[in-house]
Amino acid sequence: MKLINHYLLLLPLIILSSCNAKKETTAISLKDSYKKDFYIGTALDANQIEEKNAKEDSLIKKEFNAITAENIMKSMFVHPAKDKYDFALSDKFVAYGEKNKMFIHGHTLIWHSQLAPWMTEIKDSTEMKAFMKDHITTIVSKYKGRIDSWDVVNEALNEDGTLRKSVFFNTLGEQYLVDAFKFAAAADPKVDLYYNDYNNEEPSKREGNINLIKKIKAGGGKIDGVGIQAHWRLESPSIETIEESILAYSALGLKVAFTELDITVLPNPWDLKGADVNQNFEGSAKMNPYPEKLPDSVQVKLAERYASIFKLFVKHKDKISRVTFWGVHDGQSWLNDWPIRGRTNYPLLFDKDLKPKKAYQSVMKLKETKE
Ligand code: 9MR
Repeated sequence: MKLINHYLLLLPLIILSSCNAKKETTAISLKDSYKKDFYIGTALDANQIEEKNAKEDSLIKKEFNAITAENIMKSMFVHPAKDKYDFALSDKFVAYGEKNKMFIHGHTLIWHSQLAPWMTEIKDSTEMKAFMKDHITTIVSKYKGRIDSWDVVNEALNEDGTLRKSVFFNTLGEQYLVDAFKFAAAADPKVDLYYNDYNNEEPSKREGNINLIKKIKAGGGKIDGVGIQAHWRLESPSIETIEESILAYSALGLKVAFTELDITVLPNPWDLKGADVNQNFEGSAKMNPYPEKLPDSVQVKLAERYASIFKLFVKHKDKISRVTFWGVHDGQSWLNDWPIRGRTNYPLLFDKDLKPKKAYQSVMKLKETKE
């Protein structure tokens, strides 16, 4: 009897200590695990902005503390005609971020792709400069103090580091880069301004990116950060290459953000000599090897790849402002349709049923406290 009484007295203590032990080893979410390091973001599609799927919505709120609009703020949607802006969805996007106390990133102001047709027809430099000024000033001022950072210019570089002959370059020359950053800073002097690109961790494009940043600064533009999109593969880029880039950009006094992270696990048609991406591969089983399920061996490889990438990010957390995934779950990823339409890819941390993958566990595990 005495023994039982003692045990009953101790019971609350036993329960309490087992709960505490659990707390120490089980982190609750990505955003909480990494809250001392950098923001953990996701790109939202229009349905997610409109909170159409309750399960997705609660996952987004639980795991992420930064958001980017995957498409709806691009110029063709937000500025469809010369004298017409459409802010219906971008208003909802910003309200969503505010309601959930998230870091809000604007994507993107000046990009040669997803332009409204009327913009592509501008041939005259005066007209183009007037367009840029109106476009940037209207959008940035509208969300002044509410949007935390902007991709001012997106993808202005070729792979060899030279400037892309975009409609902006062709009408205005390289000065358009400086002007874009000046217009944005004038509209909201406090917002962080980024240049954003893919493959800009690769040495030749990185060199071009460094020159571009120097040009913007020399011309009197304000630039606060560089976005490395991070559309990566299982085998490349190497961790060394990524690290060199973090160091090189941060040595210029810029913040580094990983803005569109995903890792393809599917074969790349460009690796096959003589492959014509547009013709031969749609519907080919060889190019879509996992239509039903990702084999465990690849699941493990993806988890290891994510772990080594995040290990590097944590090592350089003082230089990194934000790490954003390009989508919430595999089912919504653009990589299901690029560079070949209709494949099944597995590039993110949550599967199409919103279940955390091994890759999620491996990223979480890096931050587990084991005291
Ligand atoms: O994920 C976006 C996809 O839904 C669009 O069809 C595509 C159009 O170009 O843009 C995708 O997002 C791109 C981003 O805006 C800029 N960097 C590359 C991204 C993937 O293509």
